[in-house]
Amino acid sequence: MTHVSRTTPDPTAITALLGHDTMWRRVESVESTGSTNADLAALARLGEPEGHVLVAAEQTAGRGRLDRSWVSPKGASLSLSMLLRPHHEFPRWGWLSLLTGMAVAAALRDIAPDPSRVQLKWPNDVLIDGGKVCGILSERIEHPSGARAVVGLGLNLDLGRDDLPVPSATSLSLEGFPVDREHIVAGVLGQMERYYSRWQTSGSLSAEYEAGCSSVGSNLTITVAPDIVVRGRGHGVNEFGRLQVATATGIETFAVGDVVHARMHH
Ligand code: BT5
Repeated sequence: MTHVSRTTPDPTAITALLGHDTMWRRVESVESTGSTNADLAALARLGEPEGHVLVAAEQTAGRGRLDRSWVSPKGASLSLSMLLRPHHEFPRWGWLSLLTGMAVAAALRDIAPDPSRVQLKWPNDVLIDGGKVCGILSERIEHPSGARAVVGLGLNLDLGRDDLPVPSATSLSLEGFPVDREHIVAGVLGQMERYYSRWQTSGSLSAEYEAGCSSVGSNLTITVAPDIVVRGRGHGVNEFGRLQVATATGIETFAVGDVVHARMHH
């Protein structure tokens, strides 16, 4: 048996919190791995069904979008990946990152001292007072029996000010949020099941996403390539989860990009 440290979430406690009536058939927890998304992708390639969850207390090769890296230091972060099998056509899979953000935000609002401090930034960030506390990465894995999605999220739990990988990051403990690992994992998974099943049924969660996303209604820039930066005002998200931006020349729609919100003055 492998040694399980205090900071490794206890899968038995998580399963107990989730109860019997859950889509999460299997919750595994490890102290350390390269990337929980890579691990679940390997299982997805073997045809593993929907509902498998892998949690890690540390990643040594955490991945962001576009070959960027995600810093998941030992004992201070949570890495969680979920294996899904959406029945929507591929263009709608853009929603996976968005609805995962909605689920994380809902779970954080449940434990927040002040729920209004939790916001979404399109497409894949959960913010507390503008600082990035969670990043999400969704990947498609082909299989003859039907493509799978591996959706991973990295949550900064109790990183101190000096541990933050970038100035734009923050952590739950720095923001005064309680850090109970099992409760957080069960809360995220419970909310994820709600949002995912609603999306599987309806195909779009635009109105609710727009209400919780600070990119909508903000002045922003979106970088789509190093030399392509578009300026405008967040207008909404469409049925494919793409961001609509009102620019000087009309509404433009983006499937990918890095958004920076203009500084807000209080
Ligand atoms: C993301 O990419 O935000 C997606 C992160 C997904 C991580 C999860 S953890 C479980 C699963 N397994 C994996 O291997 N990955 C997923 P992106 O939007 O490209 O943001 C990456 C950028 O965020 C980096 O280039 C840094 O600037 C910054 N960053 C890195 N680590 C961070 C952290 N811990 N907190 C905040 N920002 C971070």
